[in-house]
Parts: sequence; C-alpha cells; structure tokens
Amino acid sequence: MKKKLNAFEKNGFVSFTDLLNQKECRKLFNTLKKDRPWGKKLFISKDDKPQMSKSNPGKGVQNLVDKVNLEFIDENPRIKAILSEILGDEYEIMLAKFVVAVPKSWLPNYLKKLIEGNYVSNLNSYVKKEYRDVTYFKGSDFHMDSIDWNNKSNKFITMYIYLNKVDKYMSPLHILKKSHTLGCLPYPHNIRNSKDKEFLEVSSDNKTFKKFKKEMLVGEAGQVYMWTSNTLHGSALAKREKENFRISLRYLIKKRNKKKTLIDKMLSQNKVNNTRVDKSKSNKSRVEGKNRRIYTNV
Ligand SMILES: O=C(O)CCC(=O)C(=O)O
Ligand SMILES: [Fe+2]
Repeated sequence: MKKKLNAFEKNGFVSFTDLLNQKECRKLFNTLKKDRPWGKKLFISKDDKPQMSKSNPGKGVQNLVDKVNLEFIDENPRIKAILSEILGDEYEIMLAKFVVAVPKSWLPNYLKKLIEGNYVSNLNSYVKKEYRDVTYFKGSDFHMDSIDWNNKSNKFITMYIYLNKVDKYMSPLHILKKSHTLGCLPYPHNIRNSKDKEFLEVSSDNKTFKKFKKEMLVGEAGQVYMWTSNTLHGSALAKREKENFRISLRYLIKKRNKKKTLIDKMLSQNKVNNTRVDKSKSNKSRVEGKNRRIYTNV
C-alpha cells in the first residue's frame, strides 16, 4: 500500500488491479446491462424539449446506485484503508453514480450533429426522464473534477471503477500524470500537443507550458483508479466504434476532518473559485467540438 500511496502523491493518480473481485464487478455489469434497452431508445426525439438542468443523478436523487448493492466496494477494507490514508478516516462519499460511455451507434442523428458542432459531452439533457439515473457521456474534454464545485473545497478525490473490460475503443479515460501540481485551473484548459506524442503541454497563463505524460486507462473489470480533484483527465471519442460499451462507477470522496492528511500535501488550495469560464456570455471560451483534446485514432 505504501508504494501505491507514494505513486498517488507523486502522480496525482494511481491505479489498482487487485482491490476488487472481478467476478463481482462483472456480475454487476451484467445486471446493469439487462436493466434497460441500451441504445437509441434512451434518447428523446428531435422535437422533444431537452432538460437543460438537473438531468443527472444526485445523492439519493434518481440514482441507480441506490438500487444495487455496492457493499463489496463501500465496505472493502483495503479501499477503506487507502481512502483513510489520503483523506483521513472521516471521509465522506459526496456522490456515487454510474457513468455510461455511449457508443456513436446509439445516437439519434440530431444529437450526432449537435456533438460535432458544440462541445456536448454529458448527454443527460437528451435522455428520457426514466433513464436519467446514470450519467451518459460521449467523450469528455480534459477537465479537473473540481469543475463542478465552484466556491467549494477541492480536497476530494475521484475513485473510478471499471465494471467491465475497457479497451481503446470504449472511450477509456486519459489522465495527465502530475497535472495536479498546476493547482485548480478554470475550464477550458490551455492544452497543446507536444513533440513527444506521449505528452501534452498545459499552461496556466497560455504563455508558459509544462509537459505532462498522458496515460490511457485501459483495463479489466474491477480496475480501480483514483485521482485528485485537480488532476486533468478526459475520455476518448473513438473514431472507430465497437458494439461493447463501458459502464463505470464513479465516486467523489471528500475529506472531512481538519487534521492534515496526504491530500493536503498534494493540493495547496482549499476553497477554489472560477472553476469554469466556458459558460461566460462572451463566448470566447466556448469549446467547439473539433477542439476537444481527446480523440483517438483507432
Ligand atoms: O467517463 C467519462 O467518459 C468521463 C468521466 C469523467 O471525467 C467524470 O465523471 O468525472
Ligand atoms: Fe471527470
């Protein structure tokens, strides 16, 4: 565990292959897979009115995690020990939800066009009400998870669990190692390619750029990833599609006690603000679909 915690401290990110029972994860995946007609039927039609706010599952609010048993994760002694080291033993789960990576073949045409033109990654506004108990993503531009917690503490981490085997075609997450050292920056980020293909360059002022190593998170069912609220990550928009799709489980877990723990060493700020500027009226910071930073050439 010490080694893993050291890696987490250094990289702002760590992955575990052996914390969870693979069979239990697959079983959960199969239960979820049978739960609804995954595909085009999930979405409203072109003439229906999209639900532009409050369309995602909340804590105790239209959330599929409340209908399944996640004890094998929540009560896993090793996970609890790791979280206690990072956040202290009074950590709190702010939110747990399932995230589904939507293959292109599920999308109605109007939505395909919308995604190409604008930056739409979270599709829930276009999902029928009864199916909004999970979050549907169609790739996601690089961001820090502090993005949704403006004026709040950034002393939290994301724990991301793959419930089925995820390959490069299934919109895997991509992470920029050590990017938490930038501190909390507003979305959208100044990111450019590096000569070295394994890296991307990020800047806080759009003048000085620093290189960060990219890692594609492909893995087996039961793979657990943790990253800080200021670690840059996103998910790929695969150019070639495959029928299989990814259902992951995403936890946001925050520190509650005052005593300093590992997360305080890693993130210097406490309260963060201006976590996103793309919604400003000026439109200057709007992110066009084509400018999204994660595409895979597969
Ligand atoms: O699963 C994805 O495609 C992106 C998820 C993500 O970044 C998040 O839930 O914070
Ligand atoms: Fe995220």
